Amino acid sequence: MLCVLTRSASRTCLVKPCLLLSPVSVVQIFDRSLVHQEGLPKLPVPPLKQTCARYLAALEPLISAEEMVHTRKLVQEFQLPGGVGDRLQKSLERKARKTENWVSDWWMQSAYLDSRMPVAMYTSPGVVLPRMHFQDRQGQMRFAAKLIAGVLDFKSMIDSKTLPVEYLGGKPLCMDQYYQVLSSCRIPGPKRDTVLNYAIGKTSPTHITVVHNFQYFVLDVYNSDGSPLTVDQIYVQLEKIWNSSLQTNKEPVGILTSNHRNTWGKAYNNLIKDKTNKESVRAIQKSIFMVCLDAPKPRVSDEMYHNKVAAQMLHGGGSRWNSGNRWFDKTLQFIVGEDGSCGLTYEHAPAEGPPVVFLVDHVVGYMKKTEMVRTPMIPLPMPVKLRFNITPEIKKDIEKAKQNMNIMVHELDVRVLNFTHYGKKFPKSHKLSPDAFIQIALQLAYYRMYQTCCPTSESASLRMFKLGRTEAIRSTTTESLQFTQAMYEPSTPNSEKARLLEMAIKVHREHTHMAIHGQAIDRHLLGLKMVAIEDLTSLPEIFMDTSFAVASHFNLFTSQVGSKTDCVMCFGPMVPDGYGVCYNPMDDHINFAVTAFNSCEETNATKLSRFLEDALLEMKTLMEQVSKASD
Ligand code: COA
Ligand code: HC5
Repeated sequence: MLCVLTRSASRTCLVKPCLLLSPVSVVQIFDRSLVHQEGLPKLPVPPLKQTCARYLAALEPLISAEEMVHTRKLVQEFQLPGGVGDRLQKSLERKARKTENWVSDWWMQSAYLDSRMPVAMYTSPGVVLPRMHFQDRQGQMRFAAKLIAGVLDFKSMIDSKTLPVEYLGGKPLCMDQYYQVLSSCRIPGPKRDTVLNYAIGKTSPTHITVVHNFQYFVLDVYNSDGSPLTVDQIYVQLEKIWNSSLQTNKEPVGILTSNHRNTWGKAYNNLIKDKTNKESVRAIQKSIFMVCLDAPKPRVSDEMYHNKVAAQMLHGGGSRWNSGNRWFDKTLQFIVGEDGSCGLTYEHAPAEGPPVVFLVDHVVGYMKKTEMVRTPMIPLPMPVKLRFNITPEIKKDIEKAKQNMNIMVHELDVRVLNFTHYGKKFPKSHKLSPDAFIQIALQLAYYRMYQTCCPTSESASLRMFKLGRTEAIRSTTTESLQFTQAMYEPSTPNSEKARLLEMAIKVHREHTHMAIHGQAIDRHLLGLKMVAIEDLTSLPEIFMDTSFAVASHFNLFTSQVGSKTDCVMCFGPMVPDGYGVCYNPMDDHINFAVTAFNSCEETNATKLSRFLEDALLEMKTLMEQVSKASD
């Protein structure tokens, strides 16, 4: 049984009876999760006037005075009573009344499923776990076995609906995304992709896929009595897999999934014409998750090591290395290298980063307390190797995908910045929000590099609302620009610079508050545009305006994803001349990953990371000097 991931289907998933717990506890837990989920508020549609005013304010630091006059006129016409905006707003409000979340499906389509760019690098993020100390295959497999057991332990909480509800700002969050990350997979389509979720239905999958040397295996991870395999059992199974995949000359069929979606969509239809191939692909798609046992990477200096591992998580290093040792459509792929590198990549359409990272924290905690205990062995069947019949046409598609991936790998510059001078504690000690502090440092770094600011987006969670995904916090504000300009002005006294910094942080906090409460502008503008596409014959002028294109071109795309584990998170830039900046602030240090495209002459990830480090240090000095002076 499978289910195309739609919002109503995901609700069904919450009421799936649990097979692993006694009926009494099932009823109690099931009721609790349902009450929580049903009690979540619906995402509001912000007032039209508010969005129009905030849109103009967001444009202020980004466009010329002349353009501003033009856009202000368009916006004013748009929001006139009885005008186009008014009609679209009413239509949107009607949709909001009729659906559980008026924007989530549109968002999933436009941000992910309609996108024709490869998922690797363009939308799938990477997570790097702290380096492990194994250097051989025994260590690699022991680690992988524990990791698999840890994910199964997490899965048991999902299955039994005992996952603790998360909170943000004291409010409970929508837990739906947790039900989308396991046993799901993206499927390429000629124009638009879909996501299938196999966890919904009577017979949810009991196997994972393991890939080694480009060869895929079905590993059943439950005993016949329904109990999960022990670490020891999994280890023995992984050894069998390893020993049956020693040949290194296999066709990297998985690299097909790294291609442009249209190209992959065509190759996919061709691939699954063959019955054996179709069954193999289906087994991968249905599996609970995937584990990639990676070959060692070329040796690099310690300084470069972090960048290389982040790249390994994002794309696998190219066709000669591990890019073929993946199935990029699979929602969750854990990656364990023979050289101690480990982490994951995930396909973004079904869920956001925080649920995935929460799962990682759980698995890391589980691995710390679990030792390999030798258990009496009942012989388990050999994991089944998935067969692929490679026709000349498929071989050609693989060659094309390899070439494309190798170009992409050369295109992406990934810089990991382990900022060790301070972490969250420092801004907190000055009664400042760490996240806003880091965002303003990013503004300062960009300004220092370019002597101008750019459209910047920070991801904010909308999970306070039923089926909520994300909203954008626009971090470039008139106030952030005033601060960054003042920092360039030697005659401005420190007290004034500090005042401007605090003001910029305050405004960022206000924007964050508005965003997580469903009152920001980007999803509202998307909703109005989508209604216009559905209802009108032509797009309203504000969406055709140059200012709208400028405002939507995020040269800086940033996201904070916090974790208990000392992870580095990363993703690629959103525009050809932009940066992707992901950060994980810990108490006493901050892990950043900055990405840019090598083909763009204007961007340079190493340079921006250096400016970022300087900006963070400068802002610390400023705060300290000013507080010393006022003592
Ligand atoms: N003085 C002292 N401490 C402060 C403070 C102040 N003025 N302002 C905030 N803090 C504290 C907070 O209480 C919090 O404490 P904790 O470490 O004990 O939890 C900590 O500093 C962090 O707060 P802050 O840095 O302000 O950020 P946040 O946790 O509110 O996060 C967002 C801001 C936007 C990142 C968050 O709201 C969000 O939406 N997260 C999800 C983003 C997401 O989904 N990203 C991935 C998309 S795939
Ligand atoms: C493990 C890190 C995950 C971060 C993912 C993230 O921030 O995704 C963004 C989600 C959003 O809607 O803003 C999208 N992005 C990958 C394109 C930044």
